Amino acid sequence: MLNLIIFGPPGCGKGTQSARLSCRFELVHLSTGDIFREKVRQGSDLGSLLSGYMNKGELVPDGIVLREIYMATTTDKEVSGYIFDGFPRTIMQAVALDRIMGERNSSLDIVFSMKVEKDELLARLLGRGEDSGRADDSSEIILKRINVYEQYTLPVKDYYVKQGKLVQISGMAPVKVVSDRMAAVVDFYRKNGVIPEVTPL
Ligand code: B4P
Repeated sequence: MLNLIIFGPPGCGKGTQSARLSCRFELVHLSTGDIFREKVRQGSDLGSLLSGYMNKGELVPDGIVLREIYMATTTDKEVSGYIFDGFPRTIMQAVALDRIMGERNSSLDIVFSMKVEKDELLARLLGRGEDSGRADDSSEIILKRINVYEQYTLPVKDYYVKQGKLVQISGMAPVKVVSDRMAAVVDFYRKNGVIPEVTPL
């Protein structure tokens, strides 16, 4: 199995890159944001609970997130690996993911940490908001999401630095350039069993 995490602030390109890498390496793309938006679209009680958090730019509680991830990773037994997109977002989620992977006799391989300047994040998400109408892509909520990211999610980066799994990638380049750089890291890892020391930024 090959298990990747795409980590970074809102608007850095997590969803965009996860979709491309999942096709390239035939991995299951698990986006907690997409899972939650689908629940909202279905109009269930859980959906209205979730939209309350998401529309305010707040994190969905760990218990709900972990239940969805647990269900998603246990239903499909024959997979060649996962790309986790937008998950984990708290230390508790990161610890739980290690446990879930362990139960599957598997582990995480590479955590791509994407960096994009704040002005660019705002511009991208405001642009997306105009096209998609996503309620959380308004300037006030985007700034809230960035603050929540800095307070609760950024510490997760250190968790993976300590595990020697973190690879920093600039998300400022064009989409294809970013995915080619990530793919080169994955190819090196598959060939050599280690993360390259000098990584493309
Ligand atoms: P997400 O769905 O994860 O939303 P996101 O952080 O905005 O990332 P997304 O993947 O959509 O955007 P991307 O950067 O690819 O989360 C939404 C909400 O769900 C959260 O606020 C939270 O409430 C909740 N949630 C989700 N997971 C959770 C968890 N684990 N725990 C608790 N709560 C959770 O792309 C943004 C834009 O940039 C796009 O328009 C794209 O086209 C553009 N773009 C991408 N790459 C580009 C590039 N290289 N150059 C130019 N533009 C680019």
